[in-house]
Amino acid sequence: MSDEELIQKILRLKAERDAVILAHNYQIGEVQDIADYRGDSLGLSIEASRTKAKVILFCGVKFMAETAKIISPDRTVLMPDENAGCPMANMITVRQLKELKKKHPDAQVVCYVNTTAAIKAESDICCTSANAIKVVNSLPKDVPIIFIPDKSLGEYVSKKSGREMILWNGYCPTHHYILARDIVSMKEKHPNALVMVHPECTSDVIELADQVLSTSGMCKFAKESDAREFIVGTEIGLLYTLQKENPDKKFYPASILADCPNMKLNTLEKILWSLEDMVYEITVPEDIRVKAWNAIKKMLDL
Ligand code: CIZ
Ligand code: SF4
Repeated sequence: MSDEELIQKILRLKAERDAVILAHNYQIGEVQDIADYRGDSLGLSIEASRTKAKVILFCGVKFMAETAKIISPDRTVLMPDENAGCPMANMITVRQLKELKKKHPDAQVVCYVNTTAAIKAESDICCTSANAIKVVNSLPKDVPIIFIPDKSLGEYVSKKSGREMILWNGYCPTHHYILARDIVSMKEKHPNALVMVHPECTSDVIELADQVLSTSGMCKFAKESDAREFIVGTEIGLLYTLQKENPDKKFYPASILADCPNMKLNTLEKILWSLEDMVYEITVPEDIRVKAWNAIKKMLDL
């Protein structure tokens, strides 16, 4: 079947099922193009909460679909490929978090959105890469903070907020493929380009950046900046959107190795099969959902 035929079938079935398609900024181009909304995990979950559609087809990784389900429990949330997980989210277990909390009984737990629903349920407040500094700054000065699971984001936020935090040794393998020497050599090749990097990158990469931004922050910055060229230190899926939204500007990946295999599992074929068979449904047990929602709501209320 040609892409055009696939797209027509998806659009027809999407209407029949009363579904909305959400795609994360790191999805492949065809998937971003067929989506009703494209964005970061939080932006998409908020979009999910506003939609009147009965079915949310979430093209991203599992923690994102779970977040949509936590925010919109009365909708059917589907993922085209149930194996699309996030290795960073799987780097901390509930048992490990409980042990950490026992060691620091007075601490408040800030969890990055890249966590499972069960981890969010054991946390006080959630954050994204776009609002992590604001979230940490909102906590009382005299309480210790446990920040999970991303050590790189945690170090960056700690530096920016001036708050020491208890960090966990999680990381994004994809963003850690970007090395400081990649930034140095890209800057030599493109001396007029501005360097934007994601805070999931290592601290030596962050030190070489002109801007440290979430994916939504990068999209906004690229649009508003007078610069014509950008070196982009994040998952390479974002380059597609940046180039599409700014056809007269140039975007160079800091490293082509920053290609998340989980994000790339979703394809047009799988989207079609997902709508045909109404798979794979994401559910969150109600007791966990309610507690996880508290951590997310606290962040949204800021
Ligand atoms: O929150 C997201 O969507 C992620 C994982 C990255 C970002 O910075 O947007
Ligand atoms: Fe997880 Fe990194 Fe892939 Fe995002 S890019 S889903 S943080 S492994």
